[in-house]
Amino acid sequence: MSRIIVALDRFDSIDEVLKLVDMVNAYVAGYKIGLPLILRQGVAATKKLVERVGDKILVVDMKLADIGYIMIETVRPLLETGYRYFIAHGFIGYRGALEELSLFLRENDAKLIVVAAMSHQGSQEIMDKHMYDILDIGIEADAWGYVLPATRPELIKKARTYLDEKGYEAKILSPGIGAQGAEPGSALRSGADYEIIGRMITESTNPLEAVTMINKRHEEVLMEK
Ligand code: BMP
Repeated sequence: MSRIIVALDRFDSIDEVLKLVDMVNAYVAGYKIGLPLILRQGVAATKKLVERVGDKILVVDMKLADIGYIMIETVRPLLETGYRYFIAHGFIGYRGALEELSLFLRENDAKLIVVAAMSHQGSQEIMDKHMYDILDIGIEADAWGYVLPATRPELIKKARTYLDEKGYEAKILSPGIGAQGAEPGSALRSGADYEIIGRMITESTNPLEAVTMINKRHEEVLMEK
């Protein structure tokens, strides 16, 4: 089973996206789409992606950070399009925000992924300092998973230890591999379940080769564990 979630960010058409998906689909765990793709192609066009990927994990990353009502109305059209995994920020808190979103997602057989810390340096200014609080908010909100940065693997380790100690089972998805500097496999080694990888694959002259190389590295790292 692959541990790669491909970030599909910068594409000129949905057909270009589908071309990549057709090439790598058998060798990845899933995909993540976000505002760049949704705003450029429109929600309706992305239905083709839902129809194409089969049972792969398909994550919608709008980094939701609003009152519950607005987050629900934001995810609703994407739920109707067939998406089932949604990323929201954790720093917004539970009451009136993640509480309502979490309930709505559960009622619709969908999953919540909470951003606990980010891969860019500015995350250290505020978010990293509150990582444990955000993890707790995610537990309260019944998060299926967390986003934690491959660029600071010590945070992945700390988060994994903390969640284990609390007996809370959650997936850890880590961006920051490749274009942002972290090595493929480094987040898995620190306790992540998936590595979210964009440009290293999507901007490669040979995406299939890139995926194959990363999967091989992942297998080596998981064998070491
Ligand atoms: P790339 O591998 O091309 O750097 O893309 C990383 C992807 O992960 C982007 O879609 C970005 O939105 C996302 N991401 C990130 O880079 N850092 C975070 O902390 C959280 C993210 O979702």
